[in-house]
Parts: sequence; C-alpha cells; structure tokens
Amino acid sequence: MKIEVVRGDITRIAADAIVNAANTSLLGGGGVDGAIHRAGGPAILEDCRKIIARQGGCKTGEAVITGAGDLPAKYVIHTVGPVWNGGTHGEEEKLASCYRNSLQLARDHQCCTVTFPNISTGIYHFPKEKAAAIAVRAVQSFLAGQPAGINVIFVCFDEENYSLLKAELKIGH
Ligand code: AR6
Repeated sequence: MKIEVVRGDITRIAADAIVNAANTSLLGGGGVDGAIHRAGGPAILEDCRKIIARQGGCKTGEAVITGAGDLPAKYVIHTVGPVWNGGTHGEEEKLASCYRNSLQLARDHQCCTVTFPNISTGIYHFPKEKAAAIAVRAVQSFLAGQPAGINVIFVCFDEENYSLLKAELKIGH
C-alpha cells in the first residue's frame, strides 16, 4: 500500500481506476468531470446513462463505476462530493464517504492503482485545507483495513492542493 501525490491532469495518468468528481445527475459537467468525459469519449456517458436508468443518478457521498472509454484506465469511479455550505450540513462526513465508497468499489473490482482528484475543492468550494486532511485520513484508514494492497495517487491540478496534500502526508517540499 502506497499513497502518492503528483501535480497534473488526472486524464493523463495511467491507473486501474480514475475517480471523477461528478454531480448527482451523472451527466457530466465542468472541472475534472468535463475533462474526464472529453478525454474518455462518449462511452463513459453511455455507461452513466445505464446507471441513471437503473438507479436515477448518484447521491452525495456515494460512488458508481463505469468503463473508462479512451482513458488510460479500466474504470472511472464517479463520486459526488458535497457542495460546501458552511460546514453544518454534514459536508465533512460526506466528503470522507466519497473517498471510502470509491475505494470500496475499486477494491471490489480488483483495482491496484487508483487516482483521485481533490473532490469538492473546485466548483463545490469545499475549503482546501480541510478537504486535504479529510482525504488523507479517509484513505489512510481505509487502506489500513485492507489485506490486499491498493496504491492511491492524489492528482492535484493546482499548486495549493498539491502543497496541502504533501503537507498532510508529510512529504518533503
Ligand atoms: N485533473 C485533475 N484535477 C482537476 C482537473 C484535471 N484535469 N480539472 C480540475 N481539477 P471540480 P467539485 C481539480 O470543480 O468541486 C463539475 O461540474 C480542480 O482544480 O472539478 O467536486 C461536476 O459535474 C479541483 O481541485 O469538482 C460537479 O457539478 C478539483 O479538481 C461539480 O463540478 C475538483 O474541482 C463538482 O465540483
């Protein structure tokens, strides 16, 4: 088990599963969601539509899995982060659930390498420092309970998240 942090575009980094910061509709959007659907092509949306037909979307804090189309991955795991709304609406617990539920799906599909964006820290305005602490704690505690190793890579698009994640993981600058 290993946790790494890199700076870059998550659509460019090979993994067994790439996690997407989606919304409850699963129909795509801006930010990393837009980048993943653009780079992966229409097959991802087709798979999302099948899930929508089956269960009507995805609730905040939960996750679903699809194929990865043209991306360098086997799967995309779509999870829905909480919109930051002052912190009194269960946002922290919901964000931790995103990481946990995504890793559960990855494990159930025998994924060894999983990449995560900084869920909720863009359009959903979750404070980045809090989000970094929650992400690291949730991933560490999930991995600690797993006999089979999963490697997690946090792929940070912006410098601030990159520095915060490195600090949380106590990686030298
Ligand atoms: N690779 C890695 N990280 C990225 C990339 C990329 N290509 N592009 C952006 N980020 P956001 P949210 C980072 O807004 O806050 C969508 O419209 C970005 O810098 O993508 O969870 C969905 O459909 C930020 O740190 O997701 C939802 O409606 C992080 O990804 C809504 O946005 C998350 O930013 C979800 O909002």
